[in-house]
Amino acid sequence: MPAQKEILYLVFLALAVRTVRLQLIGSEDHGWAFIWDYNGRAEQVYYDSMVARWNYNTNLTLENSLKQDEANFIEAHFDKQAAQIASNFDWQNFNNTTLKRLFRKITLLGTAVNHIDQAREAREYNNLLAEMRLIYSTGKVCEYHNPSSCLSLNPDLSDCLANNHNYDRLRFCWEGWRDAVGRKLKDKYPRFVELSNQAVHQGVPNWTDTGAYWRSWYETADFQEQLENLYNQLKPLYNNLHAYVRKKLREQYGQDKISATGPIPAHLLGNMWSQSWSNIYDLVEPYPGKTSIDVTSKMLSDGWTVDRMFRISDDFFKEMGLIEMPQNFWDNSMFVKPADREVVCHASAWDFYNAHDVRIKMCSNVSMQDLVTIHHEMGHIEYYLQYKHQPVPFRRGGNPGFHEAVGDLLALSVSTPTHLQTIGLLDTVEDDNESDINFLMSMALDKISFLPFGYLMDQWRWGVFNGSITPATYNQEWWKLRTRYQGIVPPVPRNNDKDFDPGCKYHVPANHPYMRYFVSYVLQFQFHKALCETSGHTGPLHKCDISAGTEAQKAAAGEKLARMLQMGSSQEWPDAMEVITGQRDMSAQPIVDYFQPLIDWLEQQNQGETLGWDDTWTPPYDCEATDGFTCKDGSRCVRPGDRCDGVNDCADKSDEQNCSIVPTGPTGGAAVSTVTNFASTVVCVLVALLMVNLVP
Ligand code: KAW
Ligand code: ZN
Repeated sequence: MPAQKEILYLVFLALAVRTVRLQLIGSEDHGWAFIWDYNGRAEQVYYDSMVARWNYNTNLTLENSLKQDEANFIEAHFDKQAAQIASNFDWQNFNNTTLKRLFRKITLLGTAVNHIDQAREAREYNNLLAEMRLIYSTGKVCEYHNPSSCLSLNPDLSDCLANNHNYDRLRFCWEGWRDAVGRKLKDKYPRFVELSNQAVHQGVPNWTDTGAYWRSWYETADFQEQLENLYNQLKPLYNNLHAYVRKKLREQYGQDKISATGPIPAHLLGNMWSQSWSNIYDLVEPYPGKTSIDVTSKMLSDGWTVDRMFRISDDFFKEMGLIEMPQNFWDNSMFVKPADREVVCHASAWDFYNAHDVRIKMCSNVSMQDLVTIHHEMGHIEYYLQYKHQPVPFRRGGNPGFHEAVGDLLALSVSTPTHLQTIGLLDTVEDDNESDINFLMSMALDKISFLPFGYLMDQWRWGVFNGSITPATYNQEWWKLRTRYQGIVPPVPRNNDKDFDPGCKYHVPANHPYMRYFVSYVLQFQFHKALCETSGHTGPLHKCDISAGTEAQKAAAGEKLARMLQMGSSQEWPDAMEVITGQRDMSAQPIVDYFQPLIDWLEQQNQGETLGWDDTWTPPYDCEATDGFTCKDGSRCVRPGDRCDGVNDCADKSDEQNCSIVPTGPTGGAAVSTVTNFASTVVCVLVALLMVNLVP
């Protein structure tokens, strides 16, 4: 296998360097020679590893999982060896800043790599991660009264949350997903956190935990302080949107279910995690009868296909003078969920490190939301294509938020009513204040609603990694943050000993950092504003379509963006930001500017409403009507699945008494059972393999 030869070569090189030179190598020429040699080898090793990962992610079989493990190991060994050789150079004293930066990146190793000398921990870490991802990707919720009818997250449960306004049905889907996935992950996560911290700390003692390691990618000393300032600037926008939406939900679901001054029950916002509210546009539309921006129904009635959505997105990149998707992309990508096998449905964009093999994996459906997500993923691919000439360690975004911002930035133009009209998704565009407010509301339901969620996800994880949030309080601390920042509450009581709700969001079991999305939401409006100016736009920011100017203006905007993308991470991010915006700091002002007309409108609508929420309020929960069991001492409502399961939920233990007379399942309404047969089988085999591997 070629990759094994690479490692042997590197081992040889490392030994040679060690024995021949007892001093550090100071020559920068030798440094460059090492970099270019490393680069060619890295491209080959990373290509092999990406192929193995792709094969597993698009076909979740045990065989593919084992092949992926092997490739990961080879990659980790390669990285470790490369870091060891690089550390024999006196790179800290190099004069050339680019060379120094390359060496720094090669010598700073990540989590998986740092375990490499401890095979047992490395294997345990990888296996835990694989098990958690598999549980998430194959989780299903079955209808209680029809156990053979089971719902997957995509499309069934997502559609359930998005498309109906039945309080109890929504609760079934919301709760079912958490029972099916969160509870299975709960015991795995604490050990994963421990192993992750161990690896990070071994790698660089300065990184006290995994959160510190993740934050180091931003190269910003006061990063957390900057984020908090940005968040505080944006909070009034969110609180105004929240108060208005709560008022509308009260009209829909009744005063008993929605308090005028409390948080909103989390299952009513059109999304499994309450992170994007655009699916409840119909409930909150400011001016019914005026231009409505939800074009999904138009896409469906006009017979749009997923392929057409990808082509439209590619056309926009081309129109801006950016690089079009290569033939490989169209041949190798996975655009829709296959019917015959389990896959990881969460969208992702893949770079195979050979300049032309790039792919998207996505279970797309025909909808406006997925059209935006397609632009988002294509933004990642465009970055890959623009920085492909850079050495491997620089093939990254200016910072992680930059990578997430590119496609969204372009989608801000594509989503304008005038642009939607040019691609046939709106018949008429009314140019008046009421239509403007409708449009801004639809954008706010995506962008403003996301901000607290984007901010809190890693507040929670950073707390977990640094030990201030312990396994005993994982779930309750999660809900403290959800209520504090998002102003939402769970619709059913949570059980801190059994539930693990953070695990029900993909990025937690998959261990992908999340603060990048919050950063991206700030950056994309900064970039949008700057490119709008370059493309000759005048007037309100929300009306800007950067492709609407003259050919020369469009080209100027496209070139600016391309220049920034081509830099990759070769310089610190303020340098990259300066190329587009002319300034070096993150700023929330462009989002505020974009939404200003809506903010003014919301402030008027919210007269008499309470901004913010009383975080002690919880929604009514009729224990008996939902087949629950009230503890004899009346202290708690125990859900059907928790009764007689061998765990005391009631302080007086009454839920575990008289179990012989308990019916085998709930008597009425929808109830939950779960199947993860496939996942359980694979997990069992993985665990068995792990145990075999652990026996000395
Ligand atoms: C969002 C983003 C854009 C538009 C609408 C949105 N709504 C919500 C979000 C945030 C977030 C979410 O769904 O909660 N979005 C995503 O997770 C999109 C997926 C991704 O493109 O960010 C993907 C996540 C991922 C990372 C690593 C492995 C597998 C999946 N990221 C990438 O594919 C990626 C590509 C290049 C560099 C870095 C990340
Ligand atoms: Zn992304």
